[in-house]
Amino acid sequence: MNKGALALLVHGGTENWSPQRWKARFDEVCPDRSVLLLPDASSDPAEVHYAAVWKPHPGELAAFPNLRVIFNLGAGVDALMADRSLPDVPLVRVAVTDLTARMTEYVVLHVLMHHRQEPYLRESQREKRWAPKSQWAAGAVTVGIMGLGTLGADAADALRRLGFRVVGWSRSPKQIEGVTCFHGKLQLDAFLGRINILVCLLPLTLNTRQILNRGLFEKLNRTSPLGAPVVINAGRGGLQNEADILQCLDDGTLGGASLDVYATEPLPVDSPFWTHPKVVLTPHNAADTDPDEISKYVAEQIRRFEAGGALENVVDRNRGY
Ligand code: NDP
Ligand code: OXD
Repeated sequence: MNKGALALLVHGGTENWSPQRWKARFDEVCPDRSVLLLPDASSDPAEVHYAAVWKPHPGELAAFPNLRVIFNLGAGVDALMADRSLPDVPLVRVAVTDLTARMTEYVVLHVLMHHRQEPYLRESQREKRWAPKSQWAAGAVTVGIMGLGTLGADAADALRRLGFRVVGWSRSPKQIEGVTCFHGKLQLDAFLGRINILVCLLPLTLNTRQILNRGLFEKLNRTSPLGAPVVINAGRGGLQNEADILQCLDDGTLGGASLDVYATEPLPVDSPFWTHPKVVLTPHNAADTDPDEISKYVAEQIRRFEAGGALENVVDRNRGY
């Protein structure tokens, strides 16, 4: 039987998104199927049944008349949802232990960095200054997680086990052991009023765009030993109002920020974030999608789908995530 081809459209532009690396992995896990690295002038679009993609150009997927499933090679599908010509076939996103563990590492690292006053201590080291400030316990700090999905729920659990007070916010009600959960717009202010370190792990949708703005930052709690609250965003750049973040850092509304994602990526060289003393910056690598893990995840989903089973982690297009 002629198996439909798998088309790979990978436009990440960084080492992790090397198209050849992804192609080599998919060739290994799909030995009986042709894996087409697009654009490939010699391929017939009608042969393509599956597409595995990262940031495909709008319109690219509409070229395949016999497409059955789109696999997004990351967790966030905002780039795909913005494509008005996206074929009406199931869209599967990544939700796997490997990616979740990587994100939890990032969140724990950055919460601890602010909690343990690392920016101050590194500055002291550079200046050869022996000037310890008193250090409070984790239990004196409330961490708030926006987004209690695959990633947020795991990070919340890890932080709770480190002794932080943890609160979370989602669209629908949740119950997570040891985490005080809030949901919906009506409970947003009550959630914010408790938080000393805010971690954003929301998807970017019409409802969450620029949710991290001055109005929200002003509602955070300022009574912990940290003083001014801190924001950590590893969701998407479109979730944040960047001018507001800079102004709030400068006027003391915020005490610090860890940012992994930006409105424009790569972050332009003239962005003030690069040199801001209160910003800890990473280049959208909080949680990389691992080609070994994810090619296997996609191949297994195709195998199950072709055997008549259900696909996992299918995006709800009405919700946008
Ligand atoms: P999930 O879909 O599992 O979880 C999303 C969470 O956000 C859910 O709890 C959902 O609520 C909540 N949510 C969505 N919309 C709203 C809203 N309007 N109000 C309140 N809560 C809302 O996603 P993941 O946890 O897997 O991933 C989250 C995001 O992290 C991705 O979309 C992606 O953008 C980003 N990401 C970033 C990476 C990086 O390297 N920087 C790597 C991987 C992901 P409910 O549970 O009620 O549906
Ligand atoms: C993702 C990402 O969404 O890496 O998986 O940003």
